[in-house]
Amino acid sequence: MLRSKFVGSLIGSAVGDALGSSFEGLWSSETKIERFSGSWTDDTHMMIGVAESLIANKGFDGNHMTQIFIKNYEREPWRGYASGPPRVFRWIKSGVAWNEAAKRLFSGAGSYGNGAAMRVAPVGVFYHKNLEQLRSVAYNQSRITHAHELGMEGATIQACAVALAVTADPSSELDSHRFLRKLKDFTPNELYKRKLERAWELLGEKNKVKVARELGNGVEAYNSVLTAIYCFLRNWVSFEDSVLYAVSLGGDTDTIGAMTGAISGAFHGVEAIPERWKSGLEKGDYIEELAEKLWFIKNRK
Ligand code: R7I
Ligand code: MG
Ligand code: MG
Repeated sequence: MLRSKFVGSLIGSAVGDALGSSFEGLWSSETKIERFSGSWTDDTHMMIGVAESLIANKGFDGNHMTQIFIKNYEREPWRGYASGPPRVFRWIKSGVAWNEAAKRLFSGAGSYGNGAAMRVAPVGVFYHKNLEQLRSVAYNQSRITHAHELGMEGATIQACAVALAVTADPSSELDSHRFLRKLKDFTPNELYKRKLERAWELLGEKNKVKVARELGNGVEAYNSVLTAIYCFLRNWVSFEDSVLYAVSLGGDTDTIGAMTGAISGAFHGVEAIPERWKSGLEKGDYIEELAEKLWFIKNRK
C-alpha cells in the first residue's frame, strides 16, 4: 500500500497538472471539463527534478537539485515556466550561489509564487514519517527559486498535507477537521493559520465562486496551496472528483490540479486514479519509476 501511495502521489500530481493545463488562467465553474491531452507543464517537470535529485543523493542536496532544475529547464524551456525560475537559473549560471540567487527576485523580496509548492510531492512522500525533516527539506528545496517566506511556507504546508495523506488509511473515513487542525499546529505562519480556519468554515460550501474568491485560485502560494488542500478534503472519497473539482475552480488550474492530485493520490494510492488518465499520461512510466525508487530507498533500510 505504501508503495502505491508513493506512486499515486507523483502520478496524481502529474495527472492534475495535465488535466488543468488546458484551462490555466481561464475562469470555469463547469465540472464537465474532460479534455485530457496527457501532456504536463513546468509543475511536473520540476517535480521530476525534485525526485531525480532526492534519488541521486538519497536525500536533499541543494546544489545538486539546482543543477538538475537548470539541466531539465534548458532541455525543455517551453513547459510553461513563469518568469522567476529562469531568471534565477541565469544568475546561478553566472556564479551566484544556489541559496542566494532567488533572494534577488521581486526587488529583493523573493517570490511567493506557488512554484515551490507545485513540485513538492516527492518531499512529502519521502519524508512522511518525519515532519521535522520534511519541514527542513521542503523549505530548502523552495529556497532554490522561492525565497519569500510565504512561498517557502506554502510549499512546506503542501508537503505536510501529502505526508498526512500518505499516513492516513483510505479504507476508513477521513476526518477533514482533524486534517486541518494538524496542519494548523504544523505551521507557525499566521496568514496560513487564518486560511486554514477559512477552509474549515467553507467545507460545506456549495458556491464555487465563493470558495475560489475566499481561498484563492491564483499563482501566489497563499492563494492556491490551501485551495488544493480544500479540494482534496471536500472530495476525499474520490481522486477523480477531487481533481475535477480543483480544475473547475478556474485560475491557476494546472497547479491547483497538481497539488490536489498529489495529496489525493497519496491518500488513495495509484489504483484509484482513472485508467484513461494514467494510460494517456506523458512519461507516466518514468514518473512511476521515480516514485518506486523513492519508496525503495526509504523502505530497504
Ligand atoms: O512560482 P513560479 O514558479 O510560478 C508558478 C506558476 C504555476 O502556475 C505554473 O503552472 C506556471 O504557470 O507558473 O514563478 P514566479 O515567477 O516566481 O512567481 C509567479 C508569479 O507570482 C509572478 O510572475 C508574480 O506575478 C507573482 N509573484 C509576485 N508578485 C509580486 N511580488 C511572486 N512573488 C511576487 C512578489 O514578491
Ligand atoms: Mg504549469
Ligand atoms: Mg500553474
